[in-house]
Amino acid sequence: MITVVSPKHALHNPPHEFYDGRLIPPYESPARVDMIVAAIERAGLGPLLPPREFGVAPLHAVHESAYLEYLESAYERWVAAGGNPAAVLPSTLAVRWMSQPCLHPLVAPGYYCFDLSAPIAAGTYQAARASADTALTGAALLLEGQPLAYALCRPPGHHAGTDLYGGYCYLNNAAIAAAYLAAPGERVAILDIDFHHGNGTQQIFYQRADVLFVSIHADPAREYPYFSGYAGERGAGAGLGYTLNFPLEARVDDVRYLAVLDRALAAIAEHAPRFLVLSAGFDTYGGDPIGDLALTSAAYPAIGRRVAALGLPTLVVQEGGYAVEALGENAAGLLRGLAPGA
Ligand code: SP5
Ligand code: ZN
Repeated sequence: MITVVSPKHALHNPPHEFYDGRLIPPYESPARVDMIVAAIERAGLGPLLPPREFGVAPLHAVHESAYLEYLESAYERWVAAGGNPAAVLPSTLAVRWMSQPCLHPLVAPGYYCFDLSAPIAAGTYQAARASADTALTGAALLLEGQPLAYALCRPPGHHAGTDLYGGYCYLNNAAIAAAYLAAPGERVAILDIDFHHGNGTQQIFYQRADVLFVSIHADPAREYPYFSGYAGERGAGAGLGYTLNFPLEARVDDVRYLAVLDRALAAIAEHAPRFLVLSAGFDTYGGDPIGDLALTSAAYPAIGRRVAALGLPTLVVQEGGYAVEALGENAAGLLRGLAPGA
């Protein structure tokens, strides 16, 4: 199995996020990647390669041009206009009937983000580009015939939509990779097993029948992102029936989780995709500081084995997981379960 990872992830290191009225240290930290890399090396799971560079074209297949232009210059323009140089974080949000595109440098962040957990610091855009290249390199490896690749992306991506960022996510790595794999006319399935609903990925493919989006996550009635991820969201237009959400109750254990996973996998098998993109978060772990499920570390190899049984070329894209001490073991466990003969 090949792991793709970029040292540029460390360029993204904002000093805070905003939550429940408090500025707190970010849960989403550079140490997360270091822990996973160390565990992959300890477990002898195969080579680690840097990403290739794909340029902006594959980003435009998923994100709006004005949004990409905003992300590229947001930090410099914010600082030049007198914003806090620590990081971009808006004061006023465009919501419902107040959503005219006012793009003043201190105001545009409130037009393009949907929460206050995704500050843009000096190196955020560069890191986000490297993260997208990491996912694209993994996709290219599948196109070249590799059965399994792990894109160790950071920052994560699944909360980022066509023209919105939030939830620690700026560019939707999994969606960019899935669109790249689907471009030649192939059917693709995305299975999102992060604790949080992949609202951005869902929005990007909501009207498409070629990319099936299946997500297993905490019920949004009680957990972030709250406003998306209900079972009734099933796609629209040509995409009706190609979005499938499995909201979970609190404290779900390994046995219950694997039973739900089997239903999700049956739906994917029915779609008969050429490729699978697995948006993998480990915030489903019982010890996670922001999750409320109860999976043990033993769940992840079991999940990997079940996903591998689909027999599909699989790109694993790293999303969340904030129990930093257990993150390496949990990620390596999933990969061990996925890797044939490992
Ligand atoms: C990629 C990803 O996993 N993004 C998640 C973003 C979650 N942002 C909301 C954080 C909620 C923190 N709740 C703290 C509760 C402590 N008990
Ligand atoms: Zn998450």
